[in-house]
Amino acid sequence: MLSIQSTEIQQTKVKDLMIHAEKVANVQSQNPLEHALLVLVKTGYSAVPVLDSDFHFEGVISKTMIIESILGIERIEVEKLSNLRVKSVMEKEFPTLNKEDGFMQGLKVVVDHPFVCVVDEDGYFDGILTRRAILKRLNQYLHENFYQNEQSQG
Ligand code: 4BW
Repeated sequence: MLSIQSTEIQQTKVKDLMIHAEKVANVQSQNPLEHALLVLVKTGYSAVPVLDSDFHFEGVISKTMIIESILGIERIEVEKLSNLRVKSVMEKEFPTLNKEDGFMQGLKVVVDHPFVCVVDEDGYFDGILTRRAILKRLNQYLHENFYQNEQSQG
């Protein structure tokens, strides 16, 4: 039977898998929506973290949130893009991790979220843990510890 008890995967920490802050596209909460939409379209990401001017994590903004916020009854109110700020549209209730958290904590949160922000004790943004990084590590673990055993038995 496959057991994930006391294995090296349990010793893997969020800090071993995360994308560091300097490589993560982000926007500031005071930016106009127009800027956030430009960042999302240019980078190709569906959603990115929102930070304050001191690099504290504040929330997440997505293309869908932006489009919904400018939907009028009969038309898309494009002029709102320059009037509204990211802060008024972003999702604030978003789980976070600490870089010392373990693999299993990361696995649990990426079931419901494509990425999770990693913050320190003071709320400073350290980076993100993506679903891709978790799945890649899990895939490596399964191949090293499960499929190889199956092949040698068969
Ligand atoms: O530009 C890209 N490069 C690569 N190598 N893969 C990409 C890129 N854009 C999308 N992808 C792939 C990844 O597998 O599509 C998946 C979904 O992207 P998303 O959500 O809907 O834009 C990606 O899956 P993932 O790597 O597990 O990333 C999950 C989510 O994390 C992304 C995006 O919202 C966020 N993200 C990932 N890398 C980021 C980032 N946000 C800001 N900066 C980054 N560097």
